[in-house]
Amino acid sequence: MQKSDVTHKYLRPRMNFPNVWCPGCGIGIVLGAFIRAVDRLQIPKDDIALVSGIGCTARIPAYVDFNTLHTTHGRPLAFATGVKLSNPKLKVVVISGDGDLLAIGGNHFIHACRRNMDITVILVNNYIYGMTGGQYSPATPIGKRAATAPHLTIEPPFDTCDLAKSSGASFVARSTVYHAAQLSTLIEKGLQKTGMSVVEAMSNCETQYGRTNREGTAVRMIQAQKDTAVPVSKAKKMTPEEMQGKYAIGTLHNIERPGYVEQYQKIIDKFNPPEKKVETTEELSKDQKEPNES
Ligand SMILES: Cc1ncc(C[n+]2csc(CCOP(=O)(O)OP(=O)(O)O)c2C)c(N)n1
Ligand code: SF4
Repeated sequence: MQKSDVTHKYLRPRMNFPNVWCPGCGIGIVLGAFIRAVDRLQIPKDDIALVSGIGCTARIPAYVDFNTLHTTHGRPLAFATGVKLSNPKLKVVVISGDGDLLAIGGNHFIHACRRNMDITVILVNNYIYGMTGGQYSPATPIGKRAATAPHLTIEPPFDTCDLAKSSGASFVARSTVYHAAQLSTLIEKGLQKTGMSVVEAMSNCETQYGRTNREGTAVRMIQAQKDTAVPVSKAKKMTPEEMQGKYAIGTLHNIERPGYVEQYQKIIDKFNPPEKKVETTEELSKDQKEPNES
């Protein structure tokens, strides 16, 4: 990577290489899209808390110089909620895989959306559990081969964006690693939104999904996204039959609605009005200092 590349500013110097990702994996492209969004918004590194669960995607926080939290499988939104409520000034971002956020973490996902928690979620959907050997996830399409589906999957997948929207998220968008510039713009929009924003990043896992399903090389898989992704304006005019096997990309949902953080702050202010705030421990101990102390 060129030193002049903006991403260089955000990588932890001794954690860059080698990284854990397979050659051609889309996760690096999602990381680049996220970093460029942060850079365009000029958000100071210390103002961001990046939280992940477990998985190949969830390794992202290890490489970047923000406040980072690599948590347990499926639990990043629970940790992120705690971080946000304890320090609402932080821009809290969750980045994790489809298995982590929709399977074991599905409960946390729907409830964070329902609360309209002020968190940006970047859900990297590669249709599979990459890290653990290719088990199918709640996002794997029907009729695909996986380590846990040798006779092909028979379960219908979640549509992440429909799930986020119907659960209450106020901003929902989707793009792909092929459309990296658009993906970055949508992450930027998500970061600017107050309330829960969910950006689904359609990615590729050649190692655990592509090979098993004979989808070709990583490059071929990324190129295929050009045909499966349909701009939302065009998708709205297509029939469900025409959209079969495809998905809409762009901003899919964007509304204003009260979020948990601001409602919770109102309760705090009710019992501890800003003009009558009780002194913090720090202020109290300052007042109690001996006069000759500096
Ligand atoms: C409680 C628990 N169950 C299972 C695992 C094993 N595990 C680790 S990562 C993972 C799946 C990750 O898949 P996904 O979130 O889709 O991420 P990807 O690796 O594809 O980026 C599983 C099942 C674990 N670490 N903890
Ligand atoms: S196993 Fe799949 S998701 Fe994990 S790094 Fe390799 S290509 Fe990426």
